[in-house]
Amino acid sequence: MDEHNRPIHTFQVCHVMEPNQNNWLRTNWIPRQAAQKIYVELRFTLRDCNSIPWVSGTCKETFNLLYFETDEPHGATAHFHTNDYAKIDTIAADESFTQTDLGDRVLRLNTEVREVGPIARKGFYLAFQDVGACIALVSVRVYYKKCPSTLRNLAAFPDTVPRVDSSSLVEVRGACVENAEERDTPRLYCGADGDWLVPLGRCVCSIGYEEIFITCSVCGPGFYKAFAGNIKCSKCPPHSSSHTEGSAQCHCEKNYYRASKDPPTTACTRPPSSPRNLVFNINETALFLEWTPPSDTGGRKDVSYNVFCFRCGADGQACEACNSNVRFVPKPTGLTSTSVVVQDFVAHVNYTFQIEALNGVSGLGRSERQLANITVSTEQAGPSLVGVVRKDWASQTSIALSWQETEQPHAAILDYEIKYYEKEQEQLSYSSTRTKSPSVIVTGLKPSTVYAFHVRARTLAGYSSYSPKFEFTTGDESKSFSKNASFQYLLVLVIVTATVGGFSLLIILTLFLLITVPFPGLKTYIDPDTYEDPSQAVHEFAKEIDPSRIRIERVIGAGEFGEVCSGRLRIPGKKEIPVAIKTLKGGYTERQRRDFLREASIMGQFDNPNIIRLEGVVTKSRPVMIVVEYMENGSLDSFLRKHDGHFTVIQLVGMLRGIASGMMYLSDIGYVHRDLAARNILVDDNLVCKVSDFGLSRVLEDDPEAAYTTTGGKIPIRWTAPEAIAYRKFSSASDAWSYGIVMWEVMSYGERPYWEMSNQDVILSIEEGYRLPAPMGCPVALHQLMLLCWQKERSRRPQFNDVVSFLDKLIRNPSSLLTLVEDVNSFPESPEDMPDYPLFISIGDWLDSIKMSQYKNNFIAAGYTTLDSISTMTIDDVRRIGVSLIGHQRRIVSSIQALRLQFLHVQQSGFHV
Ligand code: ACK
Repeated sequence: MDEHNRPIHTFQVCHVMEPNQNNWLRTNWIPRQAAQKIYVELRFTLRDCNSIPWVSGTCKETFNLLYFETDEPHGATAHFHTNDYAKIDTIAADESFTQTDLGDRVLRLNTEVREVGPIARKGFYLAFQDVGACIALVSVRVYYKKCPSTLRNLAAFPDTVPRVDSSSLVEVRGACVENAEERDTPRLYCGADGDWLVPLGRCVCSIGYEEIFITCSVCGPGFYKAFAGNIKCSKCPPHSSSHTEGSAQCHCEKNYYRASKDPPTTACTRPPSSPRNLVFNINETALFLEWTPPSDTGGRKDVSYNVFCFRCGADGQACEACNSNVRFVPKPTGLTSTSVVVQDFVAHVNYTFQIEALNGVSGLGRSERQLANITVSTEQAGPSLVGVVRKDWASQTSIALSWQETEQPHAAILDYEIKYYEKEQEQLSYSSTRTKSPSVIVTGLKPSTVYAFHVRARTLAGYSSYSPKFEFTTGDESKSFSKNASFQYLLVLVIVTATVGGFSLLIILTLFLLITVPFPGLKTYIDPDTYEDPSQAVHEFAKEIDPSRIRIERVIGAGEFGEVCSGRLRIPGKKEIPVAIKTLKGGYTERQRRDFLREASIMGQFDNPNIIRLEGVVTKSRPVMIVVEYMENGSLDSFLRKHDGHFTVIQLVGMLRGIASGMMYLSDIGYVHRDLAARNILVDDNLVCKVSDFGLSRVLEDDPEAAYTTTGGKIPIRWTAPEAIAYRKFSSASDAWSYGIVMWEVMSYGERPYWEMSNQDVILSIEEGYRLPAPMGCPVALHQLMLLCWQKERSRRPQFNDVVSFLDKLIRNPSSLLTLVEDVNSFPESPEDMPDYPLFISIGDWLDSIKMSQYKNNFIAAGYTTLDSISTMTIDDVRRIGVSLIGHQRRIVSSIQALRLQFLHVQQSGFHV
């Protein structure tokens, strides 16, 4: 009975009472099949000998398992030779049963498994030898292990029997499933326990098939798969279809094509439509043809153009192909741009040009040629009066352009028209603007966008032809300002804000000027005082000139140390040059000589077109001389006074630019001037301004403007920054303050800064926030630059390189100088906006302060009784109330502007006046 109490068949033996038992049981012949190693599982019960009385010598508790390999069965009747059998193992029971178990009907079943192998013959027998135990053999299971057939990576692997040696694997190649192909040979390894290990390689579904589960399924109609691989079937691309299953590609619809190099995955395309908007521009030497791309590119990006040229009769008929003299730049065929320049055409002839649009599928099928035609008479050739158009700067929404007129002496240009459009829009629509000067700022543009510009000039004879197209891009919103860009932006602000008259500009200007970085100096200035022997410094930096080469012609002025003369210098191998000669008068002390030559030691280190050039010194004979380049117009302050009102704003800005450039050079090499003033600038006959008068402390001793300060130094108060006056903190930033004063001197044609105010009053009013007002006729942009130079906080003043680039932009955009301070009317909106500010309590105080007290009655008689009431007065109003002297009119109007600007300055600097 089994454990469930069901009857079972067993083989039993229980001869435990008799000695020397040798009982055999043998299986039938078992075919080996693919097995190399077999497993035998035995289930049996065994009686505990101790539980049987009187069997102690004869009872056993084990039996033997044996096998015998043969290639064929021996037949049922064949003799059974126990010697043929090899022992596999002695089998003992883990569980043996007793009488009690029997009584209790408990089945103590044992299961034992033994491996046998390698087995080579075709089959084998198993045998069981009993030597005196009480056993019941319940079942015998004989089996072998294999790796079962499987599908992996779209490859099929067959049943595989492992090696007998359990440490080596069987490598098995897989076969791709139907409609799949090998990528890398698919392989698996069969392990000893019948497990598949280490999958390698794979198969992929063939063209027209895709993987679904572990098979390759065909692509349906309307789908295709062009490549074998792990990809899905795709829908047919536009203008193509597939009608059958398993398509490798989709076929183009009627009138659509694929070029030979188009991959089968691309959409089918068609030839383009004709080019559009074909226009021409002609001048004496060049015919400029331009068009816009076809409205239908056929779905392709490889549109190109061919140009055909025909020379036609007067009626536009009887055309024949142009001869080879006519040239096309860059080429007549295969153009990828939408323009071409035609050259070497014949004058007074009608030409017809055809522009053909082509793409990669033109010429496939029977499509018609797509042409645009234009007829041009070379009679129309008018000169283009505009040369290369340059971009001066760009902001996010504006681009400033300038160009040069081409040489056309007989064509006086009235104005220019600028046509522009977004390049992407390709002339679908365009805007235009006009300007009288050869520069323009185009506003209202989109950021980071490419625009195309054409410029043409208008003369009395009508319009010239347009310039060729010039493409420029507006600024990028995301980019932070570069140093240069900040100035460009600042310039836009100057222009835009000056136009609308906003005072907030000054604050913005200030912010941008804060973004300044010093230029690395190329060479460094060496203070001659650091030489033990000052004459050594002179000889290091200044050439000794033989006095026989100097010819003194005239005395032109008197210096601290002696006369200043003009004359000529002969340099061997060069032509004579005009020079100024500073002399040291006789009877000098050694200290005077040293101080005199000190200037040469300094000047000799400089090499810049805006710094007075030292030609050399005469030290070895008397008189001692310093020879410098001659400046025809002498010092700037007297020169301007002599030519009051004679120059254009641009000329004045040009002078300021020169001075700033010289100062930039000095600050770059680390030289602080300390006495920058118009009287120390010299002017040549081309209005080039050069910085002169070097020598540090000596300069100040020498300068009649220099006054003693409380700290004991001698300082030109009106030109000097407050920190230099207060504690002798001289720096390039204090030079920048002085430069602002020079700007004011220049723009007022040599007016004395702060007029007749005493030095003490100047110091106090500066401390209280007062700044010089803009001189009459001064552009807003320049006065604002002055105010920036006069910032109390010296680190906030512009550096000279900033000033130079700012002035350069103004020069390039003269329209930015058109807004004058007197045009800007931006008084605070309401009295509450005014801080407890006015500098003057009454009209009388104010007129006293500007030394115009004599006009008090004129103001009062005309009804101007409060400071508020004068704020909007113009020069005409001032004239009308009886101020007839021009100089007085100017002073009064300047001061009124100052009142307005002071308000702004107070707000901006936080000064409390
Ligand atoms: O105002 P000015 O004519 O210009 O008078 C003074 C005078 O000499 C005394 O300094 C003139 N001066 C100085 N250096 C030069 C120079 N390099 N070229 C021409 N004039 C000069 C200055």
